[in-house]
Amino acid sequence: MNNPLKCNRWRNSGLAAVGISLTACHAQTNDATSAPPLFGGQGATVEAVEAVDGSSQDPSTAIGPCHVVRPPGDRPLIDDFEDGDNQAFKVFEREGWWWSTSDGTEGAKLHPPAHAFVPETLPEGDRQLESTFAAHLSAAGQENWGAAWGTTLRWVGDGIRCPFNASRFVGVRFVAKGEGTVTMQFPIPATVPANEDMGQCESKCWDLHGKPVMLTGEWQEFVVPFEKLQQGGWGIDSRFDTERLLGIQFSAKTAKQPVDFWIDDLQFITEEQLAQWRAGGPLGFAATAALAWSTETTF
Ligand SMILES: [Ca+2]
Repeated sequence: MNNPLKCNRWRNSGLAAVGISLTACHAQTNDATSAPPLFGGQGATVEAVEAVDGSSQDPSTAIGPCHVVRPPGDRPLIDDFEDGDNQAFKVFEREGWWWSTSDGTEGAKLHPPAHAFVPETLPEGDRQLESTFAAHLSAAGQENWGAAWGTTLRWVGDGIRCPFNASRFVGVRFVAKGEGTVTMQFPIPATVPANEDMGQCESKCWDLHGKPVMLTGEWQEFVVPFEKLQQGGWGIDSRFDTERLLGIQFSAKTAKQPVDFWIDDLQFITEEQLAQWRAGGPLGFAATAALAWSTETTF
């Protein structure tokens, strides 16, 4: 179901100093059978801002004022986990909260536990000058649909929350290492049930747009272009809408467990960065514009 990744391997001086090599990989195919029902709001802390989900309204107007596309976000960093909390990197008019969830199989393992998402200190050999924390995610033993971890993404302003407009970007990149295969998924209102926050789907929901990510025991840089996202094909057929993202998540369905992996430096990428990637050049940590990486770690 998954072809091998096309990988570009390199080593930079800063990473070599701590014995880390990175492999840049393009996921080549989509995992067409990944179809866990997922729940994008777990772990979210709701503040005193009105959530515009319109759940009691007619579906045609269910998103209320959010039918107006909100201004696009322009800050690439989604999270580097260095603040050690369960909130995505804080930027103006954008909000996100990390969560974990699973199908609740008795005796199964989920880390971090549901409603208790927290970044973890990297193993000593994996730490770098500007990176001490990452997300450490693992699951084993779920017997229904599996487990998932992710962050919500919302535009926040004018006293309301709406789906996040990521249309200035063409994909995401992150670094990861671990064991197993997970599917990176991007919920949008069209695929999220109407009874969930900001969802509009009425039937055959949760067939999210996604792409499989095959992990290895080495840190790798992964780039996932939005144009390569695919649905599983079993649910509602929906065009991916970069103007209405509800979040980003990684899922591990039952057949793929156990999984145990780390992710870090998750960020949106521009068209220019994607072109750079496709030309064979790693984006590297230097592409994380919101981070003050020293020149020693610039690729
Ligand atoms: Ca980090």
